[in-house]
Amino acid sequence: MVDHQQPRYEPYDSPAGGWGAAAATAKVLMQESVVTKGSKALLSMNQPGGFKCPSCAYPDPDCTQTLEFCENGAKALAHEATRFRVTRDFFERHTVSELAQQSDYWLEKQGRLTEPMRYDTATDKYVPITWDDAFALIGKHLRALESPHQAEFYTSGRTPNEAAFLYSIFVRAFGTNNFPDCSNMCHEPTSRGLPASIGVGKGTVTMSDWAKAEAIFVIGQNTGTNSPRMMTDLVEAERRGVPIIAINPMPERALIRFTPPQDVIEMATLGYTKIASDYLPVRIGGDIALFKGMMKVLFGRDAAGEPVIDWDFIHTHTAGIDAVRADAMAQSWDDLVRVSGIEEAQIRRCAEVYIQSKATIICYGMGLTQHQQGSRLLQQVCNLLFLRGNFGKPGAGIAPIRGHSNVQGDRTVGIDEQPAAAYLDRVRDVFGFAPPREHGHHTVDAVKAMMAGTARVFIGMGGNFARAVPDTERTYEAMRKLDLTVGISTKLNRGHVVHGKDALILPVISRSERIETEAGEQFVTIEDAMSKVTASRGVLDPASPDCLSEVDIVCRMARAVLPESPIEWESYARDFGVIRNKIADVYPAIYADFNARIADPEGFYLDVPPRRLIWPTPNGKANFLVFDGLDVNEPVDDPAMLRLATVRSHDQFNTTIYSYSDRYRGIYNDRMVLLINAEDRIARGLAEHAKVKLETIATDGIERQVDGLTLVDYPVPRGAVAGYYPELNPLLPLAYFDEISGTPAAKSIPVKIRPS
Ligand SMILES: Nc1nc2c(c(=O)[nH]1)N[C@H]1C(S)=C(S)[C@@H](COP(=O)(O)OP(=O)(O)OC[C@H]3O[C@@H](n4cnc5c(=O)[nH]c(N)nc54)[C@H](O)[C@@H]3O)O[C@H]1N2
Ligand SMILES: Nc1nc2c(c(=O)[nH]1)N[C@H]1C(S)=C(S)[C@@H](COP(=O)(O)OP(=O)(O)OC[C@H]3O[C@@H](n4cnc5c(=O)[nH]c(N)nc54)[C@H](O)[C@@H]3O)O[C@H]1N2
Ligand SMILES: [Mo]
Repeated sequence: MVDHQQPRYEPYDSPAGGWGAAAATAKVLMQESVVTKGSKALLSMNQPGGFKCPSCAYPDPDCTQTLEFCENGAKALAHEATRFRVTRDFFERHTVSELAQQSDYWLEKQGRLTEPMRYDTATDKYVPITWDDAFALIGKHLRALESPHQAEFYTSGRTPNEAAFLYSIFVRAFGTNNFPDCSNMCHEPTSRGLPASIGVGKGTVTMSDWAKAEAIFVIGQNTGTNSPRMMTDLVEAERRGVPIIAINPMPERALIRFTPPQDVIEMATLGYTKIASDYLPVRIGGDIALFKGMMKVLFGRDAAGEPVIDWDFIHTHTAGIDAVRADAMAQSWDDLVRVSGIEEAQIRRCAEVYIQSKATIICYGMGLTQHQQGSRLLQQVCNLLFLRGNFGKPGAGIAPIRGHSNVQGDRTVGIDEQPAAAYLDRVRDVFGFAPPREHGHHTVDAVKAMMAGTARVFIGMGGNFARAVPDTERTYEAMRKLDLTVGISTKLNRGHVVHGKDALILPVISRSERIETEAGEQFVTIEDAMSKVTASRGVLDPASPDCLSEVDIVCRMARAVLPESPIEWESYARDFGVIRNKIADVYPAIYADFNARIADPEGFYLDVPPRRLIWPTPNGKANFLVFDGLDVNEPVDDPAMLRLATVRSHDQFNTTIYSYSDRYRGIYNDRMVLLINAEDRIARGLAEHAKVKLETIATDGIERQVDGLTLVDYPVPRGAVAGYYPELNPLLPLAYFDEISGTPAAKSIPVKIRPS
């Protein structure tokens, strides 16, 4: 099935944003046939009293602008508010085997799911089922298990706090901590790596810091595509003369030149703002050498008597600087330059910018987290920040730019496969049952359990697990062996057509839609990447009268699975304020008076102690930690090896493909591409646009290949190649992940090119 036009590859010379973004916004509203409805909804997005953008986790500004959305937020909304519907007639017309042949793009395009469906083996079709029967079926399967640990309860980060909290209580009451989460593939190195350094697994920056920073580092993050609202802060910083250093193997367009679509003058004059003052085309996995190089410069100049290190901060707040200094000073410039791919002069220039700034923000994305030593790499970012006391003061700090709009919130309210004992005690005291103490499965463990046949049931609270995880083919095979798969979803996706022996599709009310209960209209809350909690109220009618809210689904599932449960599920489903009261009871330190505080339309910040220079680490200090050596990934001894980063295009949201084009990278109508340095291509005797096969270099004897990729010359460093997630996930071995966090190393897969 061909669902797109002729491929085209041509460099994009215009600034990012601007009229291109305005045109793309209009186009997607038209394609989803929601111009009036979509435009009306856009006016409520991110406004007090309205709903939170379902796209990324970047916060809204503290003071509200009139139009606070971006091109990609508009796409997310248009796809949610689409006029198209997947009905029982649709399922009647297509067998699941037929649907499985369709592309992700096609499945998504069919529109919103409208009623609960159950897989019927006899006809190989999904057929309607009542909600009551669907929950009874889940109850039957879960109660039939020999152990609650045979079930996996996945969460994706669009689920709001209220639903995620109840889901975590339900699953623990059922008896397991198996909480694979999208965060396990994303910012888990932040959640697990930062606590050793600063005592919390969250960022410390708030929105007001962006306006006070004197230098901003944007590392491994494609801002213009994946958190476009942050471009507003970068543009403002640049206009104040703040240096912005971009560190990225790919010259991401928006970090070079950007026109804010809301800027009337720049739009009218076709002007733009130059964003990055310096661009460091680091090699994949080379950031560690860059950080150590910068530290070497600082330590060297300190030794020469220059006041470049904040010794007051270090003596008062930190421990362990000596070992880090010895390690940095022991590195040779030859090695640092070779591994980072950045010349010594440029590293020194970068260090100079850092030294000149009295308040620095370092923000980062998947380019730092998705490596085999992702967690420990982030600890080096903390080291660097400690050296100049960049915590606990305005304009400074660490800023993980989270992915899904509520991925951070879900983890705060209990979606955690390794829960702390103190938290479990609170759950016991508040809900009156004994939650399981043994740690459960993260995403990689969950897939392993499916492969081993020990997992029998998979429940997906949102997301598209099958498509997002590594080792696609082996995962599909494992998921097909499950007794039951449940997709609690807005849209049709791969996980519904790669299913267990029994399978359910349960349609939900989306973020932009109204939730009404007997107690009246309800709202939900989400926590953004800067730990700010705000209310979200949908304004549109639900896609179908048969959709339920995620909260309702959790409560009814809990009642069906645990008929004896003394927990008052009905009262939660009626009134979400009651859920917030329970959240406050379980987390008094951060969520006390939740309902009163959320009444403020601006929302409120959760306490992050390092902002106050309090370090909840075992020694009560901020800890300098040594990273041994310069390899964030296991070295591979093969001269033909290339490191593959799997990245997002400008026209997708994770596994949801909006179109086959990637405007800012100049790629049109094709996602099966491999971006490569022309010299690497020529060295392999390959023609431009040649078709190739990519093969993973792995030691487990399993062959992993993706065929039919077109080579496109691209200014990436030698030895680096890039292509699209999720098409290239078959190349990512399940065992190739960060031990500390369990996060698959999706940015540094060792591969080889073979002729097609
Ligand atoms: N429109 C849109 N918005 C989104 C998403 C989406 O798919 N679409 N996804 C959401 C989610 S869940 C997430 S987690 C975020 C993801 O947002 P990002 O973190 O921006 O995601 P990626 O596109 O995966 O890639 C990040 C960048 O890492 C760079 N990179 C690769 N390897 C390295 C390296 O070794 N070092 C450095 N320094 N850089 C490297 C790549 O060139 C790329 O620019 O966005 C969220 N927002
Ligand atoms: N190779 C490679 N793999 C990766 C990555 C990578 O960079 N490279 N990135 C990883 C990252 S950072 C992440 S976060 C994961 C993403 O993994 P997931 O979060 O599992 O995937 P999504 O594509 O975001 O999920 C999309 C589906 O969510 C459902 N959905 C949308 N909105 C809602 C809602 O409001 N409620 C409910 N219940 N369902 C909804 C729709 O049915 C839609 O089809 O993928 C990871 N996988
Ligand atoms: Mo993510």
